[in-house]
Amino acid sequence: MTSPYAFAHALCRAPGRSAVKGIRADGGPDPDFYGLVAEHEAYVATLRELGLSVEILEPLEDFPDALFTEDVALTFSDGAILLRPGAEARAGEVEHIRAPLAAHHKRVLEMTGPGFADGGDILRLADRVIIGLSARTDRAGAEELADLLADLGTRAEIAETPPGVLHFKTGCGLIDDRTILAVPALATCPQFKGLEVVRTPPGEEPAANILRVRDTVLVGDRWSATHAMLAARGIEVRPLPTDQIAHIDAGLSCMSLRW
Ligand code: CIR
Repeated sequence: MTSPYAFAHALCRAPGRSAVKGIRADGGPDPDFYGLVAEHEAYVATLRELGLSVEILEPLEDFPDALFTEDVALTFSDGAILLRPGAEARAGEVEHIRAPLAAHHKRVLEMTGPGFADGGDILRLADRVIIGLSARTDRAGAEELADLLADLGTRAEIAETPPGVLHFKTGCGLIDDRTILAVPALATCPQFKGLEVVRTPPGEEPAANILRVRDTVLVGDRWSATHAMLAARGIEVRPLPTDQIAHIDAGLSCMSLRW
């Protein structure tokens, strides 16, 4: 398997007006639409600056969460898999990503069910992927996905996501191909054995959803202790605003599919 972050392409979707009604677990206030757009634009600009070619799909007003393209598919340089998102309101997003993915990938595999899997639950490592079971990804979905990944030549392991954490990657992300940033509740995840696990600084658990892109790690701009910790490890850190997307339970990995 190739590097888990040597990306050349990304597929994003612009937020529609309806994005302010995106799903959130705690019933909190809507994000500000213009703030959300600005966060999305800053993210896309950063991916381009880091050398990726980024395609931006049209907004989908019928699907408030459709800007989170990560959840509906899984992409590699030599193939893609259409997933079955675990939130009913998001199931219809998959049809809208089919053609754009087929335009870029010769092989597009597809989950058929009955299980579910969200891309936010899939952590890609250098030698395998970890699929986290969560409220969105069930065992049947994880097992079907593991079979499809085997077809693409990729090994999968199934892990648990701590209760109350939306997605596996809400609680962890790659610093490099041997090092994971994780919230304390995920730090002892058995599937991380053999890797170095760095815990999020106290009070900065939401910083865990970092996104490594080539030589740079994107981090929410509010998490200064996390920036300092990564910088001290010699990592190139790029702080990005995430306050508005955080209102709808999202972070940095969610806003793109990458390969
Ligand atoms: C949802 O609940 O599906 C969206 N409001 C947030 C999706 C976040 N996606 C991710 O963590 N990969």
